[in-house]
Amino acid sequence: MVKHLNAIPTKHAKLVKWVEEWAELCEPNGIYWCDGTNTEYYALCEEMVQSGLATRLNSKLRPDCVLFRSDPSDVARVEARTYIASEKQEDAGPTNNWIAPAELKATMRELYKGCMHGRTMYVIPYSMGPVGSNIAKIGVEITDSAYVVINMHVMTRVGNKVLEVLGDDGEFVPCIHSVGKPLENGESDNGIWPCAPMEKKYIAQFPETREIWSYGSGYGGNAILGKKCLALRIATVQARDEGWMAEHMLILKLTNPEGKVKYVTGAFPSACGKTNLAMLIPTIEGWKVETVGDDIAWMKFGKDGRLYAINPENGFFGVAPGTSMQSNKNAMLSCRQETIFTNCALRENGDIWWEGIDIDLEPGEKLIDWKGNVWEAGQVDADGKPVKAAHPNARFSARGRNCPAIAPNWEDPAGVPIDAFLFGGRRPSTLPLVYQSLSWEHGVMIGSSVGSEVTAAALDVKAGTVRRDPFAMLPFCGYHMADYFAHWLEIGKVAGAKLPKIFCVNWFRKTADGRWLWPGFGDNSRVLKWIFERCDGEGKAQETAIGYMPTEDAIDRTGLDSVSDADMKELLALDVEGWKKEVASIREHYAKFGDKMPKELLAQLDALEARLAKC
Ligand code: SAT
Ligand code: MN
Repeated sequence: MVKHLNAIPTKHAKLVKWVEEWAELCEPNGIYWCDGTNTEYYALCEEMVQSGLATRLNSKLRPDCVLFRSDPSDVARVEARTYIASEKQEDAGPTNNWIAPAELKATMRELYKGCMHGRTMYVIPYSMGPVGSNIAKIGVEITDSAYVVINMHVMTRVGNKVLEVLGDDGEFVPCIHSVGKPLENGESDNGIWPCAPMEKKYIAQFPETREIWSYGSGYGGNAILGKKCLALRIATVQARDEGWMAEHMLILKLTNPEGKVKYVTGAFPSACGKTNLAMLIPTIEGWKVETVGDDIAWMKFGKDGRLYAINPENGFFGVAPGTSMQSNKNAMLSCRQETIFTNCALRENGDIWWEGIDIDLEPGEKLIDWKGNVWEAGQVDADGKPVKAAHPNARFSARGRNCPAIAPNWEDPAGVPIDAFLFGGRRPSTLPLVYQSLSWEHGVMIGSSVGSEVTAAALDVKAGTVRRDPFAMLPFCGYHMADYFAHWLEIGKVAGAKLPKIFCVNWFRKTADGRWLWPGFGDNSRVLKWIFERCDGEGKAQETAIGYMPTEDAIDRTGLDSVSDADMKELLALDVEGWKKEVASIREHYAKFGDKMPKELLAQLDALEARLAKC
């Protein structure tokens, strides 16, 4: 029997048995039950600082902040090693990796055998969503990484309050995590956490039994299992079965100068400024944006037929590079204190630094880069390529409560009633700045065909190709994507539903010679204003083949000199030829889902094509 290092804080027999069985397999030194207190958080930070795994930052410049560096191979989610292990492959669908659950469990059990030698096994009871909210769900993560424990403290709600809600026999999602077997020569002594080689990493979701097994990575969504694994992959399956929605969406609160409030959620593929939009500072007089969440929304119908959303998370796991006081002041202030930094660079003064932080270094200043090497501005590698001080996917894990823009009611267990859904991607051409769907079904078609244009440099594809990322859920849907489309259509048929209006936005339009047509950032509030008005049945619009578009004078440009009348015309023009190509491209995208593709969406696409033919 593996010993418990502290008192077992629960009488939940099934939970205790499950923990002890995994301890038998993983063979840690002992089992420690996390209580979620600050004392625990800081003790673990201190332990990791002492062992050399973490660096404490300057307590004046970054109070209560620590910096971690990962193995250079363990820097992001690993989609190629992520599995939806449903009983039938068909249920995982064409967009997910699949291995039969029995086979995958046998493989992984071998890996877990003795994998925690010399380590503590932490048990983390956590709630996704305000503790006790009827929209929230409970998970319990077992991990051998103290870095994961402190990240779970920031990103979820951890501890005894959760066990109280769970009671003696409540339902929880069991989540197993290990960074992988210790190396032959013992634990890492070079200040990075251990991990397994790529071919031994597995991020596995078992949708039927609602389990998560993760092995071999200590990074982000691979290891902080409440986030993408539970709150999206497992939750999408629960939501389908229980009639609610688990979405990869930000949630923002929009208040007009008269004090009237609307709540908006939005799904965007990565690198489209989702966190920036969630924390936007409006450039129009009297308008206010407050943050409810920046990544995930869980929504259930209220008695009034409206969809109420909670943010299942407790913090922000934000991409650091590119974040500055200029691009996202609220994010910068959120990570001023009590923040965990990963793979950022370290300054001589004990502060962090990254590309695009907009803070000048001292002349000749030497940093420690994310690999632990000395770094200087202008440094190039053997091939003459610039060396980055921070990894491009370097992160800050910041507490929601430290965000100056956090909405006072962001933790309301009842959630907030949603007025509008936004979908968007990076589309330099064709898609206008904003348009509104003609109906729910038409809006579902828009969501199902979300995409971003990729550059030839980024991926092994032709420049100008659109990478489709339906509902920004491609790596996060726990079942067949076409069945998920069908679930969206089902939501539209719920009796008495008062559904949000659906909009498509595109901040990324360029002219033919490559100039940005729209300034983005705070000026996106101008588009939010039109959306707000449309939700009230106001806002000037015209019905076009693709949906309701703002008239050329409908978007408030007060004080915005950089967008001329001609630019506005271009931003809101209907590019019929471009749209005909778009229809063909969506048709190809839909073909990948075969027979499961809902007929209603194909009919929506046909109808769009027919409308365009008449233009
Ligand atoms: O690593 S996470 O999955 O948490 C963040 C992301 O890649 O979107
Ligand atoms: Mn995300």
